[in-house]
Amino acid sequence: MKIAVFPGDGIGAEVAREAVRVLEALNLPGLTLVEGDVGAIAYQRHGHPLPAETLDMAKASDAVLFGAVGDPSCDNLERHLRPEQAVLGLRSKLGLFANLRPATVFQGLEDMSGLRPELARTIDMLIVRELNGDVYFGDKGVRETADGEREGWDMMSYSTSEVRRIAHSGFQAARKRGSKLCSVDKANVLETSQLWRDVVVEVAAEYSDVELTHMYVDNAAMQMVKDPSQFDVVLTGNLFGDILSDLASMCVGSIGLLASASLGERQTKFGTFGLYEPIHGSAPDIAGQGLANPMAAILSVAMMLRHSFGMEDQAGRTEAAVAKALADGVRGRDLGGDLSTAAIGDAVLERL
Ligand code: GGG
Repeated sequence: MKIAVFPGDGIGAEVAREAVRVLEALNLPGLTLVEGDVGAIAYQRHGHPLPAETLDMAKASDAVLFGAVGDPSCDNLERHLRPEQAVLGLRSKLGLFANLRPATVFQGLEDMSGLRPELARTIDMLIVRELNGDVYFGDKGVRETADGEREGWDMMSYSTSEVRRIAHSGFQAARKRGSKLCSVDKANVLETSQLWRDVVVEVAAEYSDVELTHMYVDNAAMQMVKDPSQFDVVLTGNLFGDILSDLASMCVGSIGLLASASLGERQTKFGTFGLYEPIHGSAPDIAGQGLANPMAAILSVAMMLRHSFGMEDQAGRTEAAVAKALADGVRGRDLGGDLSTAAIGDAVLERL
């Protein structure tokens, strides 16, 4: 079992360290960890945010554990050299189109939610975000118009095959959960969204056991805060999924708790190849101070054990250790406490 670890920038490196400690403590037979550079650190060391050797390392592994990328020192670089291109490049070059982002309230955190506790208690959803299309990958640029203004553009596009494959991922996930899927788009305004909706309806015919609803993204943001219990699987595009999952994270208490799995079609001898990362970014404002919550990274390890290695027991054990730590009052600054990143890692390890 070969896992490539790409810690990246800022708190990415700090939370990845704790996730690796958990992986090592599980004593998985035949586990090999290799480490590569991504993001600003990779740009500084190799002149590119996603060096060829890092990409090759990912391809030669059974799964990737990713921290976070982003650094203000790179803000003026050309777009293709920015740290974020590392994660976008890995997702597209490795064909990882399906991003699973579970959002559930842990016991003891109902009061930390941005919502009233009685609403927070009801949150148990899975956001299925498309990862290889949308404005993130469309043609983009800045030009000067005839009247001397600067004009920027990012083309939003989705093909039927791109929507079809993510729709299947969403419906399959819904089948394993509550058999409810809400597809989120902006079909009243965007052509991409109308196509998205048409294809989702077409795919739904193969999943008659799943209840399908549609919602405009603006309404979905409002409904998630008003009554999150109505959502089970939320299927949506790259941009809307990015935004809605950050919103969902504050409904469950902290962005430091949301893990993710990015999956495609590649199978290894152990399971589905995937990239696993906390949904948060590199948070340069708190980097290097031991203030980050590593739980999202640790929960990403649990998702890796489940999807890429079929180790449901070990995945459950890891999730239970995090849940127990939270129930016992283990809190970093994001949850109103004062424990450091390493101390939170210790607390999870003690309960593993
Ligand atoms: N761990 C997530 C991360 O590094 N986020 C920074 C980022 O560039 N995210 C873009 C995205 O998730 O689409």
